[in-house]
Amino acid sequence: MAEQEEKKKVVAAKPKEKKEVAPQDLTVDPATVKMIQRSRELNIETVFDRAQSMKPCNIGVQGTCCKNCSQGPCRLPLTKSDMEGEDKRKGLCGATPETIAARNFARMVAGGAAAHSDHGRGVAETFLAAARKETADYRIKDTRKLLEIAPDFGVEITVEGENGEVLDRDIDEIAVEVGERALAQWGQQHGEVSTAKRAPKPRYELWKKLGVVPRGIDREIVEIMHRTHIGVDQHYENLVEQCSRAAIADGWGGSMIATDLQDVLFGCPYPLKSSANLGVLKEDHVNIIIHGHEPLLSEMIVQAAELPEMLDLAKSKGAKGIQLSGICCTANEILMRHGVPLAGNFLQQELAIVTGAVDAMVVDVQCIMENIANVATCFHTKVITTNPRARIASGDTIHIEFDEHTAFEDAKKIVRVAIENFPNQQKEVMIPSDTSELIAGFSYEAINYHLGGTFRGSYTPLNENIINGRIRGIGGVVGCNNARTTFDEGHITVVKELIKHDVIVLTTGCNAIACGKAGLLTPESAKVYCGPGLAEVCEAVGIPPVLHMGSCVDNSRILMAATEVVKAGGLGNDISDLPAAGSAPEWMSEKAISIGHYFVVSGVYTVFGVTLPVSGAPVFEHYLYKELEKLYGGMWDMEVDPIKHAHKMIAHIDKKRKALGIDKARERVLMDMAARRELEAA
Ligand code: XCC
Ligand code: SF4
Repeated sequence: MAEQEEKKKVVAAKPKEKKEVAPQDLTVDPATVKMIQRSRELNIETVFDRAQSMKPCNIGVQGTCCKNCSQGPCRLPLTKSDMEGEDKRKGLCGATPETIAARNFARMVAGGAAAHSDHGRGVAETFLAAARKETADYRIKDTRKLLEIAPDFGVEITVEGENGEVLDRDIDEIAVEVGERALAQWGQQHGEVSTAKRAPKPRYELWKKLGVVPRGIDREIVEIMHRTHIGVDQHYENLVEQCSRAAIADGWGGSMIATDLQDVLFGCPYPLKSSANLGVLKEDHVNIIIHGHEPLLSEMIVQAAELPEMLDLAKSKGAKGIQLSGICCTANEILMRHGVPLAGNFLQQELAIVTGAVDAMVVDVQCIMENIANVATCFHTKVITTNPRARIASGDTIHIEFDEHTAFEDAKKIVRVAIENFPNQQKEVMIPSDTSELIAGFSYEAINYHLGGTFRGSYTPLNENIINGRIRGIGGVVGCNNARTTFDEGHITVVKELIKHDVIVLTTGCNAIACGKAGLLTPESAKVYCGPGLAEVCEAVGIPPVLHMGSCVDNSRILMAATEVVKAGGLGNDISDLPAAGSAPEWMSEKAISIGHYFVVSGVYTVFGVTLPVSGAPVFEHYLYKELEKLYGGMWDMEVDPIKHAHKMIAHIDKKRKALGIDKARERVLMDMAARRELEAA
């Protein structure tokens, strides 16, 4: 009776809402189904509940709400009569739906490019401190990569000796100069961001012709903020042009420099084994989850957690050891270089805490949901913020500031807090048993090595297999999770459909984590899910059909891989000639828009899932989806249905195969394979 009373109270306390959607209708991920169930049992609200109780604004979804001045918000939803007759919609200042949607879009590019690039700036600063030996905690690790990237910044790697002989230059000197020149890319006012030149020559020349080579990383982002202020740039085409500068400054600048310098500091990734999903947590261990984006912090925590003194401390508190795991892109960073397992992707951050097993969730920047702090108050979990840019007012978070000059000490402090917290574990722990094995670590260098072997590493074998039709093309599938769509379903369905049709997939970000959880990052998955051509190649080379290339700043690795494919020859002269397409099936962040745009202006047909906030401005939408192709050879598209989404990519790939004159080869090779199989069967 009392229990019933209690139940009633709980039900009454819940916000008025329609029927609860069953967990299995919210996600295809088994661990997440269990944990949504668990959160509901414990009456803990998560993003999955809020997505039901609060629907998005119908006008914002269309991209046509302007709040760029206080005369607004001016709200311009698209109605049937606007579509049929003359579109007379205007904001108070006269801004058209096209101007408003383009301005909103541009501000998303600015936000995304700023996030990636500010991350890159932090890396460059730490790199320089390491090169100047101002910090003992970081050092130049991968000198091969340092020497490879130095010339792109105009840094000489050799010197002339007394007798005119060529001598190797001092590596520390090179590092300092690379650090200085790299950091200068942000504040540069004139000229060009130097890494833009890494693009295939025709691409770079096209950018020059169109006037979109970025001058400096910060400058292009600031200029978007200026242009989108009331009464400045009121032409959507001109706004998109500035988006292109800022997006190139991100993909071929800030993000690319971040990836490069991280590789030099922490090592270029090579394939390694690990596992994914919430089942990687261990009840009898101290569980530390690192969540966010920057490897500067997580690399130090990995080292600190391995110290014998920390293990001893953990044991003295009754734990069997320390289990590190990651969420979001920080997870990808430490997975790629250390094999640290993935606890989950974006929408699992609250649920990780709901297991009751997390002693500390350590966060830095980006994609950290404020509500983890509230969920943590229901458990013993400590949420530790570490970055001066990113603090949380909700809940009882603690802040332990992380400074590159005292990095290791800071990391030890953080790990100690987690260990000390282990005995406070109270509520019944519930860790779902789900995990999957995976192989990650495919930097573009590693792909080179895997395909060509140590001595003649090259992309030629990949190109040959594309030309002969075993591999139909390349799909870059990346991006976030979005609570407005079935969690992980878009990711998994798009990727499976692509590999089924012999499209090899390069992945990063939360898509990579989704693929890991679904078992798609193993060589064995080739036999199960791939078309016959791709399966044969994967088997011969021993690679998974889905190659995990890292975090979201590592989308720059995909750009470099595409550039290598162009260089290897036989598939045209530019990225836009390649049988390739990009996709973000469950995107949500502004960073995804910046990434999408730099893929498009790099010549890639790029399809987004869920929604794109441009539908209320049909002329602007048409410009993104159709007209941009004439300028860049790449364009935007949107498709909610994951199967259709994949087939739009495949159709584009086939279009490019045809243009290259290699469409017939594929028919032949598939016929041969079928014949051989029949023969084997007979
Ligand atoms: Fe964030 Fe990078 Fe998106 Fe995942 S994929 S939700 S941005 S963690 Ni970048
Ligand atoms: Fe309205 Fe123009 Fe102000 Fe936007 S800038 S809120 S459209 S008046």
